[in-house]
Amino acid sequence: MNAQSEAISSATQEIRLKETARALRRHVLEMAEIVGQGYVGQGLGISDLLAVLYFREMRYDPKNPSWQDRDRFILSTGHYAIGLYAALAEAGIIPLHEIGTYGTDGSRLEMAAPETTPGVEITGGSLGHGLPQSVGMAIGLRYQGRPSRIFNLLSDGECQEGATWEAAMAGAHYKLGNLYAFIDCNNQQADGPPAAIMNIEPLDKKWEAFGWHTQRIDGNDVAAILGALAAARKVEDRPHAIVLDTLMGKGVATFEQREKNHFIRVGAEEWSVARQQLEERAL
Ligand SMILES: Cc1ncc(C[n+]2csc(CCOP(=O)(O)OP(=O)(O)O)c2C)c(N)n1
Repeated sequence: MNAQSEAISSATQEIRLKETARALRRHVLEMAEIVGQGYVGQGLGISDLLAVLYFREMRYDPKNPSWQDRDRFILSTGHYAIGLYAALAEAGIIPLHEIGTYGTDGSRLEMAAPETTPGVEITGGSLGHGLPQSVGMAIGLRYQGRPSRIFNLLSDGECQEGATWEAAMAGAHYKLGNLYAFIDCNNQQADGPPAAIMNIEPLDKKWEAFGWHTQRIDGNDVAAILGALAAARKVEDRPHAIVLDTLMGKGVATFEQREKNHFIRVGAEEWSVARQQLEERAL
């Protein structure tokens, strides 16, 4: 492939991934409307990362979610489940029609993701446990000689928890090049911005100081996510921290503009506006 056709194919890939991210956001809105409330802002905010991971980066078999050599996506923040379900449904790991059961009695798609749901690796929800579990899995997979990588999504709020930093220390000590931590810096936690609750910045310098190969990017920019992953793949002797600055509610103007987005209640009349705003947003 010459330089020109390579540039065209990477531009095409980016557009496809942006379209996929929009499809994930559509699923998020569909699920959220069923219950009328929830962690909608997080699902929308993280759709770009999930599109890149599930439709470009990760190795998995939708027909065999337990395939031993799969890459594993570990959701520390169990309450972001709505975003993960959107990706699992679009990827064919759970049936697309199942998202219509979200949050209802008996559904496998609970508001916080349980490990009994196909494609969900751990029961998240008790914050601060995802990175320690990811470190253990990364060590175990390496011992087994598997090519699998661990992609852990954690939140800015989880960077206030001691267990996260113990795991960060262990990840560097064991030189876990097969471990990736994405830190979703949406600048909100339940009671306000982290800077007002307990400051976590400068986050990239902290991960770097803990011995991780660290990058900080716009987490809603598909090209930046692809670039960060390409750079990370070249470093094999250190775990990778990719700090993502994201916008809660990304893609839906009225949600983006809400001052508090951690858990939102949405009036019945607002959903059609939200859907329209999502479709109108330029890729
Ligand atoms: C150990 C633990 N403490 C408290 C909670 C309750 N809780 C659920 S979501 C949340 C907000 C955390 O903020 P962050 O993790 O940054 O998530 P975001 O605001 O992006 O949703 C809290 C405190 C929890 N789930 N686990």
